[in-house]
Amino acid sequence: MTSGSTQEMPLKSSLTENQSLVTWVEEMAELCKPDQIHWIDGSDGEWSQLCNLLVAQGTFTPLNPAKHPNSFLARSNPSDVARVEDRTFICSLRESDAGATNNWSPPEMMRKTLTEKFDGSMVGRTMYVIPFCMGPIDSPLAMFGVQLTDSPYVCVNMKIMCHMGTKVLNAIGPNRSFVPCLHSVGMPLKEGVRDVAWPCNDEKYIVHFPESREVWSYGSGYGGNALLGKKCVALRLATAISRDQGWMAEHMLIMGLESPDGIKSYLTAAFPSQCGKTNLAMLIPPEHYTKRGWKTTLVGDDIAWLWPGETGKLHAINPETGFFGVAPGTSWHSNPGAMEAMASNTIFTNVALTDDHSVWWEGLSDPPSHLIDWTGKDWTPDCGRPAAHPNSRFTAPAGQCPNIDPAWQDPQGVPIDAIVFGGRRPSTMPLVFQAFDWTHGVFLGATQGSETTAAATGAVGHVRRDPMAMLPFCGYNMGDYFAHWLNMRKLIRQLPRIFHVNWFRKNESGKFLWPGFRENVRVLEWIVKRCQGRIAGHETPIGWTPHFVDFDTDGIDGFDESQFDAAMAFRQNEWLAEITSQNDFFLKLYHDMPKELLCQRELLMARMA
Ligand code: OXD
Ligand code: MN
Repeated sequence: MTSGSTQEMPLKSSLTENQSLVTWVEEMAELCKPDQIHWIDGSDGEWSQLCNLLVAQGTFTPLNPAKHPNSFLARSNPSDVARVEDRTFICSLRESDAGATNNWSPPEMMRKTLTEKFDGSMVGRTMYVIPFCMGPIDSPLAMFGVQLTDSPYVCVNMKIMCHMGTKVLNAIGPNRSFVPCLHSVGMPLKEGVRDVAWPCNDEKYIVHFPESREVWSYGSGYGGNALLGKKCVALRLATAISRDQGWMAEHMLIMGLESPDGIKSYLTAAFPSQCGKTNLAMLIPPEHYTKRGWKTTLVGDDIAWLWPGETGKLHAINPETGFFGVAPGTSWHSNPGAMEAMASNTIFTNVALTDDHSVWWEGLSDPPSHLIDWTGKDWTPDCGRPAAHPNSRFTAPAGQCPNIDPAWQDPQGVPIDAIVFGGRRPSTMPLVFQAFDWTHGVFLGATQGSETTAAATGAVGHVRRDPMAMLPFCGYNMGDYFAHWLNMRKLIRQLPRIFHVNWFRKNESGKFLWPGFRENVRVLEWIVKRCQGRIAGHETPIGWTPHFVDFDTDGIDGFDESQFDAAMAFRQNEWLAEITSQNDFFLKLYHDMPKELLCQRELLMARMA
């Protein structure tokens, strides 16, 4: 196989004088035994060459250029469709540093296992060297990495998702350190082995060494398993690094809200999966609301790095430059910003193909009468199978989002006024409430979660706790992570206010109390006004909720004061059940849980008594 590129070269490189980089690439090439090495330059020409190669290999289908210029569809192996949490490891030196919520294996043992796996893993393939940078290259938080991979699919996705190529290699220069990330799909093309459209291996390892700051990923070519800058570096390793350096790496969107008088506020938000995080990040207010002059902007849809900035506030950058968004459910109604962002230069993975070579997924529109589904089979609406995989994705450049914030690549980040937590909660949680202070807010984030089974009346169903939406992404002990959040209070002069939202509360007949989607901007308006001290809140034992007069409901059909009261209600019986339902979570983390959070729980009970 050849990459057809001008950058192929023998194992030695003259592209960089960074001796530790050259030595590492040489050592890894010796281990993985690729046929050749290709140093990625990140140019558009190289992207096209690699896309052509992927088409020739059957991995990519080009889409109709009239509908989706410069865009492709990839279909993965059906066994390689999502992150693999049970195969994800934090190999810290001490087991207690990985904590109760992570898989741990002794680092030396894991290194031995991985060395055996990677030995010869790239035979018959090209090893691509991807210099990458998470965050704007000149940001104080910019983090440099180099990913070695045998997947051209990874290379073209990485070009969308982060700064990469020659400009990053130059910025690394002769001396700068970088995070070494080794990746192989784990299917060497030994004698007699024929390549397939989506090579991967049934055995997968996604391994992080937090002390030596390395990632080794084997066996998967999909998403966060393979685009190592994203979850592996920008979250799992970055959490460990940020704890040591006094900043925060969070699984949060970043967005701006500008009021009619031109005041701009920024907020970050963390939600468990399936709570509409992408829709909120890219929210464009509905027409009837925009008329009043409020505007939204997008800085990031998935990850925020936050540090105490010169303004005294927390400042945030988005370490990524693209979206790796879930396709199903995305439509012109739910998320016009995402639809525009993916109009061109986009890679779709595991969605369905229409007869005119466009893309389709559940929730996009009425189903067409015929499609090729994500497995490559004919599909009709009555066939009983989904056309797109539920975790199918679009990889699109963030800069193509129509409301991208002018400061989204500002190296100094944007100053944050509010942090929002939330979950999918049919009962108990009001549409919005504000924490009394930072410590109470940390408690709200630590106990957030989504209800996974329906509740009996007056009770709380099973809540899957997902603290700060970081359960699969915290690269160290979750109890220490909470302690780090609590400590950050001392470093930030102007603390953001903390809120909890719930778009999913239902009435007794199971109907959602709040229209959600783009109307959620009204909740953001209340949040921003609270941060600016413009309005008072209604004090309840759980925090401050809005007064009806301060909450804009103009133009929402049928949302009157009684509906508002139901959406905002604090109900004592539900909260007693909520506190009981937190028991398992507190028990699991009992030995590591900071005392302040245990105390918050007691204070909550006392306020309710
Ligand atoms: C993602 C995730 O893909 O959080 O962003 O799983
Ligand atoms: Mn995510």
